[in-house]
Order: sequence, then C-alpha cells, then structure tokens
Amino acid sequence: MSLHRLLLAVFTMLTPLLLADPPADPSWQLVFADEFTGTTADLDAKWTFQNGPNGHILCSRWRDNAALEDGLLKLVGRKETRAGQDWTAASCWTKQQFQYGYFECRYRYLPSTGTNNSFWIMTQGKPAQRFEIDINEGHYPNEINMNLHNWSGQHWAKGGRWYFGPPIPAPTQDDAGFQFVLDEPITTDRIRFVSNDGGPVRVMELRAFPPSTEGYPSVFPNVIEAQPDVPNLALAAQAEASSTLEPKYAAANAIDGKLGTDSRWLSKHAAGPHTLTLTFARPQTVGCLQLISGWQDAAGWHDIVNDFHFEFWNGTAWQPIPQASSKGLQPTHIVDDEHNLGKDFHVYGLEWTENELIYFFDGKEIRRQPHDICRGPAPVYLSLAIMGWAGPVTNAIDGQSMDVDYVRVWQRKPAQ
Ligand SMILES: [Ca+2]
Repeated sequence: MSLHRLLLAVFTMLTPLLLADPPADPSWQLVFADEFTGTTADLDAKWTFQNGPNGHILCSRWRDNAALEDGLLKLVGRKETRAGQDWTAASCWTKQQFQYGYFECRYRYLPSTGTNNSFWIMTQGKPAQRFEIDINEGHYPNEINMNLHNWSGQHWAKGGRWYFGPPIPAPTQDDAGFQFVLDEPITTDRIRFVSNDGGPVRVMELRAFPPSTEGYPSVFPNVIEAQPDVPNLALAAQAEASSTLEPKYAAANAIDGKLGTDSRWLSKHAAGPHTLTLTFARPQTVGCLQLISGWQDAAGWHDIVNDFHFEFWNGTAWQPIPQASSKGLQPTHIVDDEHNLGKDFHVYGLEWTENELIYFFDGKEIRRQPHDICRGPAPVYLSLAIMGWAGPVTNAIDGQSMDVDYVRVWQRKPAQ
C-alpha cells in the first residue's frame, strides 16, 4: 500500500461520519458522470427532456432551451409564448436511475429573481413508494431549498431553507415605519394598501395626512420635540381588508391610532395581493402616508412587510400612488458578490442512505434529515423554472441561463 493510500485509509477510519471527498475515498465508486463537454446533440445520450407546458409554474419547458457550450449545460430562460405560457425554460432527467449514493452537481444560478434552479431526484411512473428529494431548489440570489416530498397517499413535505452569507442584523423600529410624502397631493375618497407578500401581512397603523407646510408627525411619537399638529385623516375613515386572520386582528385595528402588538391588522395565510382599503366619508386631499408594519417584542421587530404599494380610487379605477411603495423583496441575508449564487459556481451535494439524507454545500454539511420512504430507484433531474414565488419575474431572465458544469454520482462499493 502506498503511503498516500495508507494515509487515506487512516483518515477514513478516523472520520467515519464525515463524508470524505468521494473521488479520493476508495470505498466509493463513480457510477455516473456527465461533464457536459461535447456538443448539444450529445445531451440526448444520457438525458431525457421535457417538451410541454407546466400548470404550476409560468413556463413551458423544451429540449430547444438546452445547449452545451464551453463545457457547460445551459438551461436557458426565454420570454416567448409557447404552449400557452409566456416563458420557456428546460428540464431534463437522467436515463440512468439510482438508489442511494453520493450525488453532486456544480452549477451557477440564472442571475435573476423569479427563477428556481433545481438539482433533484424523483421517482418516475407509479412505484409503490413515490418520493422527491430536492437537493437544491435554488432561488436567486442566495437561497438554497432542500425538500423531501412523499408522493404516495397523502402528500407531505419536510424542508429546510439555507441562506448563503451572513444574516442581516435584526430589523429595528426604523425598518418597521414608513413615511411617504407625496410630490403631488391626491384628492380621493379611497386609498388602499396592497401587498404581494405571502400572508399574514401585518399593519399596526396606517395614517393619511393632508398636505402640510409644517412637516408631519413622526412615524413613531417623539416626546422630546413638539410635533406638527396635522390631523390623521385615517382616524375618521372606514377600514376594510381583503382577509382577516382572526377577529382580534380586524382591519379597524390599523386605523385606531394605537401602536402595539395588540392593535394590528393581519391578513390570512395566503398568497397576495392582500389589500387594506380606507374609505373617507367625503373626498380628502392627502399629502402624506405613514405605515407601521410587523410586531415588536423584547428581541426587536419581526415580520415587517416587504413588498407593498399604495393606490387611490380615481372614480373609475385604482391608480398607483407614485412614490408610495416599498423597495421590493428584502433579502434576509447579506448578498454581496461573494454570496451571490448567480455569479459563481458552487457544488451542491447529497448523501442518500437507506435512513438518512445529508445535504452539502461546497463540501460542507448544511442539513441532515432522517427518512423512511426513499427506498427505490429514481433518476436525477436538472430543471430551470420561471415562477412567481421566488421574487419578481422580470425581463432580466430573458436569454440568461442556469449553467451546469457537471453531475457526478458515486455509490458505495459492495462489501468485499
Ligand atoms: Ca393600531
């Protein structure tokens, strides 16, 4: 035995729970690899492609959207109408099937929100036990989603999210309060808050002020300096919400003049849009809107609304109010170039054993879950989806691609 192999054997014995680098670990053997060299026509030797629409996402997916270039498999998102959907992308799966092993893929996300960049495993046909292992349903810019789905009988899913990058500091009072001073005052009898966040959306207080040359009261009461005496028109309005989680979280709580966790409107758990409409007894001229969202405890502020804007009723239709909108989805972790999964390639891995799923990112374990359902053969999938629950879908997707450097699968050698 060479010194190298001896050292490797000792290392392997010392670290039985740590997955050693599979190519170097003699107990594993490579059973599948595609390095994506060659030409686009070569793809069909190892992969089968979807050709058709998808009911649950915004794109149809086609062989035409996959290409081999520069040693990469490119799954391309395009803004084009095909099979009744406004976007196209690509999805493929291996002709070979696998049961247990170590699965690894090096890839780079399509660099835009509104995309799902997936490396996953799912049974085909109707075996007795149907399951899906999402090694990563990756959402730009820095979110990794790992899910186990049971597709036999009653469906269930057990998942985990992991963000690449250090967490953003907890929100403060400054993050919970918003003020919008309008360049052009608006005269209307109805104003509404609209949020596309997933529910519950939380509004502790919503205020509307007439135009003032004195300034406006602070979003949070300031006890040191005198406040401008500008009336809050919302106090005399009626409030109506698209939904209410429970009676104690009624829409009226959002205009009662009270701050506090006990005086909030909460929408139901549901996808947006969620609306909170103020109706004035007669038309009012509004020069400033204030919003306080979320809730507060000793640890700070929580669940502040991300994605919202205001609209007014012009007598025939709802119109957006320029300036009165959020900046859009706020990341929960710091995303700089180093932590942007659409900028660089990273290695996503899974060790699948009879009883456990262990997820890896760049060789580091990031999640571990037991299972008792993934006990049959299944192919490996690579898929790009355009969809509405991974941030805004914009033209930035058009012509960009999820780029895959390789897929490799190892399995344990049979015991000697
Ligand atoms: Ca309130």
